[in-house]
Amino acid sequence: MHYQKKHLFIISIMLFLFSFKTMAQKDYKLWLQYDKKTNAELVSKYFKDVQGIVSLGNTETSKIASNELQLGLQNMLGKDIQVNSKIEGDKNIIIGSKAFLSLEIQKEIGNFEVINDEGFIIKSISIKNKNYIVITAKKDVGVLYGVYNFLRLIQTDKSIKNLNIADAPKTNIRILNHWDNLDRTVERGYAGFSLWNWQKLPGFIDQRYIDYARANASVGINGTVLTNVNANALILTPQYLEKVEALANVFRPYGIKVYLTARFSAPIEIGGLKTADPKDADVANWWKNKAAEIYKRIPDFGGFLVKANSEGQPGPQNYGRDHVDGANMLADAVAPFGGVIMWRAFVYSEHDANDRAKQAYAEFVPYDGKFKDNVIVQVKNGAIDFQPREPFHPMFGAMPKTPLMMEFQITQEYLGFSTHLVFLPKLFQEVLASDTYQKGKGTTVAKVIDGSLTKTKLTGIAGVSNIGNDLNWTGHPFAQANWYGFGRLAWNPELDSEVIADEWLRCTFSNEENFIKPVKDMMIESREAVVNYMTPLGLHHIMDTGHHYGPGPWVSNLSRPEWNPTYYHKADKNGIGFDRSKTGTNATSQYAPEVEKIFDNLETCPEQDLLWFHHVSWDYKLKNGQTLWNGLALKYQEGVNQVKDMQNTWNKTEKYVDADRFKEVQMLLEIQYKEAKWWRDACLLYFQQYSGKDLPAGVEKPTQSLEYFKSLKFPFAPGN
Ligand code: BDP
Repeated sequence: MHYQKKHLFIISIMLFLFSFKTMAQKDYKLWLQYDKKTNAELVSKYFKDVQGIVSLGNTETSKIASNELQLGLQNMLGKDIQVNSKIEGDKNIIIGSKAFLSLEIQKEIGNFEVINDEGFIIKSISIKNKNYIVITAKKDVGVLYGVYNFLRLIQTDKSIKNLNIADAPKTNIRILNHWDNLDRTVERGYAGFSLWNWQKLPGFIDQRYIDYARANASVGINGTVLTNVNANALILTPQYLEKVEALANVFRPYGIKVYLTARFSAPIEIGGLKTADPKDADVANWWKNKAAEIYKRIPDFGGFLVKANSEGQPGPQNYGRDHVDGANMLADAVAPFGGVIMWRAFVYSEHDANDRAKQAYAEFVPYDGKFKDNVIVQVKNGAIDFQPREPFHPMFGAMPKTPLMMEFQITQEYLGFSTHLVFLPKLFQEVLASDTYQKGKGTTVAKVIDGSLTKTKLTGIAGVSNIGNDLNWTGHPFAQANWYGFGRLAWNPELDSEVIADEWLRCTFSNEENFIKPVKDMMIESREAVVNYMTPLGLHHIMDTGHHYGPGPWVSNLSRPEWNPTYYHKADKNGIGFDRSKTGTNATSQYAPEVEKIFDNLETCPEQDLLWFHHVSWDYKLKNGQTLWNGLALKYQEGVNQVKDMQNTWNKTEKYVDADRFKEVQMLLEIQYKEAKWWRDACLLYFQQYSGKDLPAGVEKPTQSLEYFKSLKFPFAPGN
């Protein structure tokens, strides 16, 4: 008996460990699940069309490509797939860059000039009555991208008959910005600690580094800034550069370049100089030597990302110089090696409290055309700071002679951390599709940043990473979709977010239509839900202080006026909202006249941006006939209802999803629902003090007092 019990105990422990392992694997595998196909009809089709792989390259990258193709096909089709180096037999998939293809095959492929250096071509061809699918490119990394694209066709149940695909990225720098500190904390990180284990590097190469590179490559991300924009100069010392080099070696075959943040005062802090003045010859030399030292270790080092004279970071202004002086000095240091400087435009002055939204434009637009060729100015999507909704940043329509790159935030600093399900590609797409009217109708933000408008060669999109060392990488299983979607949009800024959601769901969970349809709708709606329960009708930056967790519209005691939520909503007895129109700060004048007119006029200003641009009375009539107060309250309620709907949708998916991820998302949605109600109640109680009006019918009564909400404190909220 005793023996049996012990036995049972051991078995149950083993089962537990096993289930733990499968859970970890499911979550960990992201959108590269390569689940075995269950649709018999499809399987037999794929089965017939895929006999083996012919891999023609011989680099590390081409090995990665053929291994990936083999792994994906074997798993999804459930059969052995051989990799050969010679073209024999029928129905093989040939992979290799142009240089490795016979002239006969090259002729079948046609014009390689339809793609750029990172693009790929996938084509079904037949030679001497034999059928092949060729995945080719100008370079090996293009072949790798082609392989992921081909696998995605099968992952998403698409046909692989008569393929003729040519695709290439529209931007050159598709990059993650890690706000990771050397002590492994992550600024605004909600998925654990930093992936980079500096202590064990360079000797210990964590499998995660390889899997990270693979995941990025699978969506076309080709760069990573390893360190926080609030930079530490130590990363530029030999002790750390050796570790950076080790990571660069891991990432290289996946087509990923490493970049670092440069602390402007590094020449003083680690160089022993007395100044960091960009016009000082010793300083310029110090950076030149530093660049040479880095490139000696990492010949394909990408360059530097710089946050200067922003939120207390050092910069050229400390020496009476300007952003152009600083950026161009660094640009000269990396130029001989082909490096770039990504200079951030996220600045707002502590001496001008008039309107923070105007400051980056005011400071940077006069510099248009003055930066060196290898400088790209990195601009956040909106003029304040990664809010649930912001109108597009006016700088995108105002610097035609300067390469501008987009900075999105994938980590959800202002959108519920990694607890709330919010599908960000919907937000990204809204910004990218906004019309700047820079050169007439149709000059969208996407066209500005992909260079098609200005013909600039240097183009890019950055995303502040949401990745940490959590088992599932991003904290929330659905936050993986934001990493995925960021990559897809960086590749093609005109991609539709619904297509992205569809792809991601199929690759990550299931191809069942009964699952896809409702869950895709839920994802698409999730962005509007968070806007509704946090900051409807153009409200912004009313999160609690410092950590930005939860509502804090009452906060008014911070040292800088523009750090206070009260500065942004300006609620008083007369109404609410920030008047940025002609009668106010005139921030609207920073847009092209066509856009300015729309935003400036109360009648034409989209209601979603109303309180961003206008201060309106509580009785102001909205388009649906409601007063502003009632409309605002109803929006908060709508946000809560939307989360309830998300819960209902998810609860019906149990049979399509593995138990662990199902449960995880279920628990997270429950927290999101509670927090949505918290947002609604706290904000409405606070604003009600000014409106003096009752809640309209249909809005649930708060169960706690305003004092209670104000008393909540979160000294250990993550990411701060
Ligand atoms: C703000 C964050 C802060 C960042 C800053 C930045 O709160 O942690 O350092 O942006 O982008 O959103 O530099």
